[in-house]
Amino acid sequence: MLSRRAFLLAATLALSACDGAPAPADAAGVDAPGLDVAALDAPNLDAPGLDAAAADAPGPTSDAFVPASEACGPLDPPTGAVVNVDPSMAAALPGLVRDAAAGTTFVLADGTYRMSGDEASRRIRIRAPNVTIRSASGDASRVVIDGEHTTLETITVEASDATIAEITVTHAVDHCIHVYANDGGPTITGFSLHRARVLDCGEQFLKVNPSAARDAFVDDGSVTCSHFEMTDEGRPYVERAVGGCYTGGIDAHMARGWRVAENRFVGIYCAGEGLAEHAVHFWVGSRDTVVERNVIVDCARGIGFGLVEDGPSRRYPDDPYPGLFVGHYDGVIRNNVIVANIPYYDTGIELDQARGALVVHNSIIETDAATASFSSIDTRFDSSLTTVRNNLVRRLTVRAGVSMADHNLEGVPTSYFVDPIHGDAHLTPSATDAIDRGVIDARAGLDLDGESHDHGAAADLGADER
Ligand SMILES: [Ca+2]
Ligand SMILES: [Ca+2]
Repeated sequence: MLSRRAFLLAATLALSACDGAPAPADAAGVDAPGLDVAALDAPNLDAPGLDAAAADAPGPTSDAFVPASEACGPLDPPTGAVVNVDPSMAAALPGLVRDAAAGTTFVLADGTYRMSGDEASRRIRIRAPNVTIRSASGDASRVVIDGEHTTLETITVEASDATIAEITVTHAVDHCIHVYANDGGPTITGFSLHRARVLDCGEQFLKVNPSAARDAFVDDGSVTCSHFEMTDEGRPYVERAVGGCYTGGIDAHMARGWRVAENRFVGIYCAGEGLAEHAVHFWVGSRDTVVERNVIVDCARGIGFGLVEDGPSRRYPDDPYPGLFVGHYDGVIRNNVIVANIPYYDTGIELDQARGALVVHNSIIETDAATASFSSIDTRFDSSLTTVRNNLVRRLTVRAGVSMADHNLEGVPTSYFVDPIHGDAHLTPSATDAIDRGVIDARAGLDLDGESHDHGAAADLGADER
């Protein structure tokens, strides 16, 4: 069997080089659909040895602005069978979850959970439907599932209606959370990550894969009110294969009907060692994704629909765009705030073979420190057909495909925003070319404050309606 590293490198080399445009976005975005399912039994790579200090619970996270929302309130009390767990039972937790009956809720007392033994005894596998893992306190920072840079994948999900909520998952060698379907099905639906913290994962923090045979998928999931962050302590543990920085926030392949809303993504980049994947990335024929009201601060790339010009994709029975390679079908990206104040930022919203994407009411703020910035919103490749409306950006680009763009403002000064460095993109009174300069769009969604974009004479541009 080809070693995992060799496979990754081969996958990199098999893809064509970029077209010469100033777009480092190509370099690190390579991925191999289904790879990580196959990699479940892969040997541990040459990860750095366990550092006792690094195994401590993560410290306080950044103070990035988060929109207030009733939807981000605590979970309702558990129903059905409840298993109470405390940190003294950590070594038994993977076995308890692996063998759980459908409908079981695991309620975790405060503390840090560290496992022991080999990968099979360290990894928490959700295998039955409707299993929940949550904290008793409801405070994600007080319950930490710690992979200690030793567990390859901290939590995996291969059944429908799993919920992971109000806990912290951290220090996986690869993915902190991996949701996937198995060959022969069924397709997995109803996954929810809610009010969780996912920190310092060696590869993509949340990975979503179809089965290796691509005959079963992971659809209708949601990621809400959660915090994803790479800290300076975690960055040295990033997988360096494939472009030097093989990490990212959410990376979903062939996934349909997901909603990613009201999350924070902070610091997901490598410093001069390659370009990380997006904070939110749906591709390989994903469809109907809704990405809204997220705040993305100092990540290499913000939101991506699609990536490559050609390659594998998901085929849908209704075949909405016959004859075309589609990286992402339809979907909406709205009311997000993307802030870049680092030299490792590349692109805010990337639309590659994205057909039918609507990008509306986003605020993309790039300071002078974002010295490698390519574009705020980029449409690329011939099958792309995008609508870009009512956004505040530094720069819009269309390298190929068709982008119907109207009512966007480029070159927006940071003075338009209340506290842009920390992601607070509320408009200041000086934002005269943003206030009431947009148009009503039926799919505009709600702004940062949960308000509709219809105050005053017209919609405001960006993610805030004053
Ligand atoms: Ca208005
Ligand atoms: Ca508002």
